[in-house]
Amino acid sequence: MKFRFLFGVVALAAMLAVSACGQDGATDQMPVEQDATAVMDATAPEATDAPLQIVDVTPDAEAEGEGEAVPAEGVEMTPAMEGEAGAAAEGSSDAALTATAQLQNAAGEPVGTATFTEMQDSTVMISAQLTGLETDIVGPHGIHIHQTGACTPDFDAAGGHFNPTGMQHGLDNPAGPHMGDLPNIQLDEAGNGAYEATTDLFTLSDGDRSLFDDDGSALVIHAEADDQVTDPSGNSGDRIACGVIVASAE
Ligand SMILES: [Cu+2]
Repeated sequence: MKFRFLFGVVALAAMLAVSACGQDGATDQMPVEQDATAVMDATAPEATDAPLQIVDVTPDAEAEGEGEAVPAEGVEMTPAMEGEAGAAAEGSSDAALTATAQLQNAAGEPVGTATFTEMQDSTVMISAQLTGLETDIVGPHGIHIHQTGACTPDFDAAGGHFNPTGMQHGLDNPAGPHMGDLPNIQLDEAGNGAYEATTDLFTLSDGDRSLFDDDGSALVIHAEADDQVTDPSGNSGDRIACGVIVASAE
């Protein structure tokens, strides 16, 4: 029964809205300002009123005590919600530290992007997407953090591996590793590859193993696989891609 009553109320409101729409059409030359005033004043009068009824439908339904209170509440809530959204946006400055590297090949053409995210436990997640990095070798390729944030005039500008603790190269080297050592990246015959690795060897945040030391750092990909034991670079061959690692704006 209650449902039917509600339905009746809603239907009535809809009919009023439709008929008011028609009438409103006849009066839509009324100045906007006057319209707005009418909205405020129109709360009191009954539904039998004329043209401006359309803007009055919701308050009336609310006055009848059933159901239709939601839109009015929605309007009231808007400023509060905006406030919350603003607070959330400010809160995002607490979010994870991130950095990116735009990788290019030796010809200076873009071949992919890497992103670095420092997690709450201070480990850093690296993910990279390589596209069209031409290579004779399908399969694993060495990928490392190099000690200098530079890729020009050629990739030698990146220097050796990031190695602030003075270890030997290789994740499998008993005397290693360099803090910039990473597992190999796989490239397919088109030179595409998706990469993800997590490391606790370096940080983005301040500290003695931070990538953002005085001269920054670069991400370098090599022509061949890194054997993860041979010092100083795992026999991974030429440098075929390089990108300076840039901290994201906070
Ligand atoms: Cu390297």
